[in-house]
This record gives sequence, C-alpha cells and structure tokens, in this order.
Amino acid sequence: MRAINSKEAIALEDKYGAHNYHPLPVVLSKGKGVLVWDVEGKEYLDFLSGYSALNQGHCHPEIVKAMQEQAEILTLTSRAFHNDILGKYEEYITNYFGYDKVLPMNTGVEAGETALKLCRKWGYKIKGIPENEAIIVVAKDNFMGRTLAAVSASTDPSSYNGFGPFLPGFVKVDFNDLNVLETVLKNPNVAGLMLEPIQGEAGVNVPDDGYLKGVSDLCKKYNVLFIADEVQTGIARTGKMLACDYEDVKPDILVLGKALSGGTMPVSAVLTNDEIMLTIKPGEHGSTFGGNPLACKVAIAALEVVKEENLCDNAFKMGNIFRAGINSIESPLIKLVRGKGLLNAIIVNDSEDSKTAWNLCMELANRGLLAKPTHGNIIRFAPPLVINEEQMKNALSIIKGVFEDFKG
Ligand code: IF1
Repeated sequence: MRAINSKEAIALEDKYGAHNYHPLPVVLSKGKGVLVWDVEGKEYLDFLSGYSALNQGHCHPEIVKAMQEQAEILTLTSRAFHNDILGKYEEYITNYFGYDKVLPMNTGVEAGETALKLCRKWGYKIKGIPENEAIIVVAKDNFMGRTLAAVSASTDPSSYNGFGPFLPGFVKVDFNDLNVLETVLKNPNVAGLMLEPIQGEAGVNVPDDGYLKGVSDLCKKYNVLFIADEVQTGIARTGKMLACDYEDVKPDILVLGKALSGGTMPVSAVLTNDEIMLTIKPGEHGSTFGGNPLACKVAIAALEVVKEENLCDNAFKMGNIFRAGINSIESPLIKLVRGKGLLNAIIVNDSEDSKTAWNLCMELANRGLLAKPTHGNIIRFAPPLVINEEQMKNALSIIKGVFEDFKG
C-alpha cells in the first residue's frame, strides 16, 4: 500500500469514518518512547500519551516482544476453557496491587461497568439493600467512559446529551466536599461511591489533601464500597503506583485500564476482595476477549516495565520539573498549572468557549509538541513516564516560546 500524505489521510477519515472526534490536523505514522512522527516525517514530543495509555512510552520493546511471542502461540481461548496464561496473570496482578481477585476486561469503561455491577450485587447480597434500590454515589464532573451507564452517571452534557433515557440509581455529589458526601452516604440504600482520585477529563482536578482519606473513612463508617477509577491516574501516572497511594487509601474496588497494556491493546481489570468478587457467579458477567492470553502476557510485561524502569519515581521527579518550569513562564495566558506526577494541566486565562487553548495547541504542534485541550480553556500535558530531563527541558522550552509569542 503506497504511503499517503496528511491531507489524504484526513480526507479518508472524514469521508469514511464517524465524526465523533475533532482531532488536531496531525497524522501520525510512527512512535517510539516519548517521540512520534507524522507521515511527512515531522517529529513531535507526545504530551498526550494516548490519554495516559502510553505511560511506558510508544512501542516499548519489552511489551512488544511479549506481544509478538504470544501472538504466535495462542491469542484467545474465550473463558469457555482454561489456558496456561490467565491464572499466572491473575496471581501476578493481584499480588502486584494487593487484592484477592481480579476480573479481567478490555476497555476502561467495561471495567468501570464491572465495578458498578459488583457493587450493586454486593449491596443486595451482603449489605441487604432491597432489590433494585441500590444507589451508587458519583462525583460531579466525573468521566468513566462512553457507555449508557457511564453517561447516566455523568454531569457533562457533551457526554449525555441525546442519549437518554438514563440508568437510574446514581446520586451526584460535589467532588472534594466531604460534608455533602456524609449526608448522602447515610442513606442505607447506598452500595458504593465511585470516583477518580484526580478528575482527568474535568481538567486534572486535584482534590484537597485529606479528601481521599476522608472518603475512605466515610465509606467504612457507613458500610459503603469505595470504588477508585484509576483508569487514567493509575499505573504510575501521578508519581505513585496509584493516586490513592498519596493518602495510603486502599479502595474496596480498584478499576484499571489504559496503561495496563502500555498502549498496545485494550486491557482493563477490576480488583477486589473475595467477599465482593464472589458475589458474581458463573455466567453472570464476562466478555469474549476478557483475560485473553495475549492481553495477559502484554499486561504482565507492561507492569514489569513500570517497576523495572522506576516510572513512579521518574513521573514524580519530572512532574515537579514540569510544574516549576510552567510556573516560571511570564505569560498572562497562564492562569495556573495543576497536577500530580505527569498528569498536569494548564488553565488558560480565557473563557471556556474561546479558541485560545485550541490555537495554543496548534502552535505547540507546529513547534513539535502534541497536546490537546480538555474542556475549553484547559490544556492537559501528560507525556509518557519514560521522559528524560533533556526531553522535559526541550518540551518546556517549546511551551514557553508558544505562550510568550502568542498573539491570540
Ligand atoms: C474518549 C481522558 C476522557 C477515563 C477514566 C474510564 C475511562 C476513561 C478516568 C474509559 C477514558 C479517555 C476516553 C477518551 C478520551 C479519554 C479521556 F480523560 F482520558 F482524556 F474522555 F476523559 N475512566 N478516557 O479517563 O476508558 O473505555 O476509553 O478505555 O472517550 O474521548 P476507555
């Protein structure tokens, strides 16, 4: 197949593909580590990382090697039969995160849905909530994916508009407010509370110190399951293995995805204890590809890389360099920078509906750095966690130049 240029590639997507995204006009054809190249050969620093799925960097050799080897042996058995990889993976990941059991799925939202189902089952069978009356509390401005349950839990019109009727049983409370949360958790029909430790799509919304500990304590006090959606914050992204680790909080149910495969293929997982996990009986939940041998081998390799390459420490150190560098930029356009580890965002000093953040990202791309606005005036910066100091300094130099030269 002859190579196509950017213009042709974009035209094909426009003609034959759904218009459910508005990408930057960049057509990538190669990735390695922190770097990506477009079809014309231009090099970029990737500061989006596939929405934090590429924590280990593009095409990590150890992960690709594991994928290639397993792909030639056995890729899928379905769960109708056992295989020689799944049990070893289940032992590995449950020991890695300190839980009794794992339920393997594929995408992050499938893992989130699995957590919601486990929580409801536990509510009825263990907590004794009357059938079909379980309530799950979520934080406003959450993002857990694009399924109907996920958008039923959403407070973002761009996520739920036009997709009703919605799944009942969600109560939405302000993020980062323990008082309002306690009043809601007193309801004996509340089975669980699901939230991201840092709200990614909401614009890297970091709660006050002590909030996660307070959430965990309130959930224990009212016999409510704390479900942590660490699909985006997990696997070293925030400078700790899990964002919950910043407050030594252990969620009852842990939801992982994205970087669980190092960005090679969809792999997600739900981890919890026996009491909760065993409320789901054979035939009550599953997925064709969930826990397939290829995904299991890839996930083991991806998790090994995180530890072998000290990605938590590197994310923590590089994140400090990034935020210090942004804070040293003299620009009226920078309202503030916030985040933990290498999950950061710049709040642009302009209205939510302005094109400024988009235009800044277009100029960043022109100068060799890829980032994209999340809501309106917020630009997320999340490079692969393998980034080194020289690459970070180069990135900061590009960002500084764009903000200082920006003429609107
Ligand atoms: C899009 C961003 C959005 C997630 C959290 C579950 C999921 C996600 C905390 C679902 C997915 C992706 C989805 C993608 C854009 C991106 C994203 F914050 F990461 F940038 F949308 F908020 N929990 N996040 O962040 O995982 O099913 O996608 O594997 O849908 O536009 P998934």
